[in-house]
Amino acid sequence: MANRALTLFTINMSHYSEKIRWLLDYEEIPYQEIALTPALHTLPMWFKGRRALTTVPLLQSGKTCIQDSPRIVSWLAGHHSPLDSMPSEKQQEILAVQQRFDAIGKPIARYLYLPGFAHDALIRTIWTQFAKPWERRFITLAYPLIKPAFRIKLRIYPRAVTQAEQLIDAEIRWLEQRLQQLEKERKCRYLVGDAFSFADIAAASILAPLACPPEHPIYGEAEFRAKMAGPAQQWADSAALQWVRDIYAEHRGKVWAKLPAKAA
Ligand SMILES: N[C@@H](CCC(=O)N[C@@H](CS)C(=O)NCC(=O)O)C(=O)O
Repeated sequence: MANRALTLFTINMSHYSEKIRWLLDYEEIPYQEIALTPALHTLPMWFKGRRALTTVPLLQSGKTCIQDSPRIVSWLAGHHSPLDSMPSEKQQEILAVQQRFDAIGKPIARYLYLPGFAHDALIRTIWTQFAKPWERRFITLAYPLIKPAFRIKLRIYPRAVTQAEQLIDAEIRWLEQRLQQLEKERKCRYLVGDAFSFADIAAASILAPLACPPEHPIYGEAEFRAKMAGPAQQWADSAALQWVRDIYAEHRGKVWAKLPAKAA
């Protein structure tokens, strides 16, 4: 179906945003990405989304705004069909994989920010990568207030982080078992069917901040790996996170072939 120009609103470090960006890139659906500065993203996302949510990603097509990554995926499947990465006979199975990895998206963010918040300079550098000069000044001044607010919103407390770790660990074990099963059946290392699909994109993108694939311009940076993903070392050599790095190497292509624009 022919479509209007698409705009994808993201935050640079957001793995849910990376899932949609990868899907659009893979399907060669043209879009313009607008990278928002954390904290300053809240009002525009609240107003555009009209769902009492402040989250990215949000996809805009003309006056239509779709917020929440699974809703964006369903919208794309309806308006840009057929999607090569979502064969209709496998759609349910693929979306079930998305659902299980989406469920650990926030726990992963919580898990990374606990060590990350010990490195304010790094966090500020990442947050302001696409900031305009006034946004950068705002973040520098307001950071001492934004940080505790963010800590409360994402529940970055040791106890919640321990629970997050257990949830992440369970999914990593699930993925390892799935890979073992595929190996036993001598099948390709794709999560659904015999070909690369959106199921692989959904799992690999959500786990990417833990796996730190070098192809990703933020998660692949040595400083991110050392300071934020350091505790994820416990899984670094797992078959699951190695699979994420392999999938990125084989199927991701260039992240940000065209750099995102700054917000208007
Ligand atoms: N269920 C949402 C979750 C998205 C989400 O949690 N996004 C984070 C970034 S990874 C975010 O926007 N956080 C800032 C906020 O909640 O205002 C989706 O799948 O899009």
